[in-house]
Amino acid sequence: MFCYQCEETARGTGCTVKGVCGKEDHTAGRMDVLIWLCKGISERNIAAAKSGKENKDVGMFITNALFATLTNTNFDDARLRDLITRAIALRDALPASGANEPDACTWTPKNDAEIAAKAEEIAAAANGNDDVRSLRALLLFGLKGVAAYYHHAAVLGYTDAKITDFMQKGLASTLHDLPAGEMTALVLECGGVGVTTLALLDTANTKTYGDPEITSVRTSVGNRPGILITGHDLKDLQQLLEQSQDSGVDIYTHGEMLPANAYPALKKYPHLYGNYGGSWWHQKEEFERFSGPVLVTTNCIVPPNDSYRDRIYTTGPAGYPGVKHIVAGKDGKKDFSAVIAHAKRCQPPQGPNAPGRDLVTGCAHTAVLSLAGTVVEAVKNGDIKRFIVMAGCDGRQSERSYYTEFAKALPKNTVILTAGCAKYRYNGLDLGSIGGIPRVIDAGQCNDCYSLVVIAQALAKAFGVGINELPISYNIAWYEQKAALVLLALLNLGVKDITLGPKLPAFVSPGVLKVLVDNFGIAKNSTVEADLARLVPGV
Ligand code: FSO
Ligand code: SF4
Repeated sequence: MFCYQCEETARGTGCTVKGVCGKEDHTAGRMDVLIWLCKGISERNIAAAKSGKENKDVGMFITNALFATLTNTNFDDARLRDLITRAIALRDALPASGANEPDACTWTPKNDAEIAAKAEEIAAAANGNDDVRSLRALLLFGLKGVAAYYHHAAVLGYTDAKITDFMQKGLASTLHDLPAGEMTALVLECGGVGVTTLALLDTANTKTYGDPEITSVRTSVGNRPGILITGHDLKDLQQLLEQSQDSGVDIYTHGEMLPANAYPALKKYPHLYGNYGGSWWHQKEEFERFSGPVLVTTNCIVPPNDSYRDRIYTTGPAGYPGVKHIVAGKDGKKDFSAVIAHAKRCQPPQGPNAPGRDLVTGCAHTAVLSLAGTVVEAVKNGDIKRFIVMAGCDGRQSERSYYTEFAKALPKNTVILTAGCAKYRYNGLDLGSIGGIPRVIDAGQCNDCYSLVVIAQALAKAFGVGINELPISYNIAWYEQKAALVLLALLNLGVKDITLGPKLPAFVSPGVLKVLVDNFGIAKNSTVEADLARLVPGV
């Protein structure tokens, strides 16, 4: 295997024996073959579209396939094998794209051994460290981010063929030898498609569940049995809330599901009790203590311990071998009765080791912009000197304590803008407020970085300046491919001088890094002191 798509990749270069995330060599191989087949499908479907013979189901198939390969999403070989079978059938039903088709358009395995051999071939081709490989990786990982966010919008009925067309264009492009300039342009275009996708998801979420309201979420536990729901899929939570009403069971959010507590159509359920635990990598300890069943809707799932494995249920793109999986019916409905019945057999959740503070979330663009007058005034009179965007992901390495220390060290006249699970490094701190404006503005899930952009654009308009002239600095933490897409989206919007950490991506070659530094001023984070001096000048 060879995988270097996430921040914790082995030795900072690539996982070659087994993933640090727990992904096995054979699982990685199936993912590589699946992606490669998606390239072949795309090549054929693009050619078929020229004569109006394209298959419109390809977009959603590729969305599901790419999402399955995102870090910490699906570890289940059987489901990946099934996707490979379906990919070949989909591809073979399309007309040939020409006389000399790439191998990905025609290769058909006779058995699993041939799939494993092909995986070896694909992994070997990924060795070396050149700019072509790096640009292809950047594009692929950006597309995985697009796929994940597009999936969330699509399950709510919001689709856009321009997005899935670009996914196919991007995938097919990697089967050809393109000049570096063309590949770079595709990577930047991917950022633009990222902006479109994030905007689509924002519309899907807010039209379906209402505009998030600034909400204080409790972190204590009640005395009834509970179900813990984690991941990003709001529709799963909504269905679970509906089905568990009056069942005597409470629902708790975990990780990236915390911002769901702020949506009017979700918070209206009185048995949505609060949030339990922190970011994804704490789940072994937290799922153990929770006592009740856990519904994992997307990434991040960590290979579960035997002690609580039978209490885990996956759904949607998430999967783990030996863990029960709940699929949607043709109408998109899911039956969570087994999870609810399981909860009733369990003890109420055990409280956290140390009682935490309530967490404030729901500071998305509509809520924050309704306070725009106050915010602009606070900037004008000097009460707020600077905003620091600290969005992104959390991760398990100790070096991530940098983000807690950075938040603590920020001067009191600064405000943190956040989204994604990175917030768990500082959202429990008592950082106070400025004139009623919380010093940690949590817009929501990682996709709600889009909200931060809308807020920044509105501030730029109010002050009559460009987005880079605002008193905003960017100190972003990344972990997986959705964060790579968010970064590309920010670059597409013209945001400069982003500080990125805690490591730079292994898939960015020195040549590609030079382009990012020269054109966008990207820098790696360093020490709290040095970064404060650089990112919060004169405050
Ligand atoms: Fe975190 Fe995981 Fe939302 Fe990521 S839960 S790390 S960017 O998958 O998705 O922020
Ligand atoms: Fe390694 Fe990350 Fe890939 Fe897992 S997802 S195999 S940790 S690079």
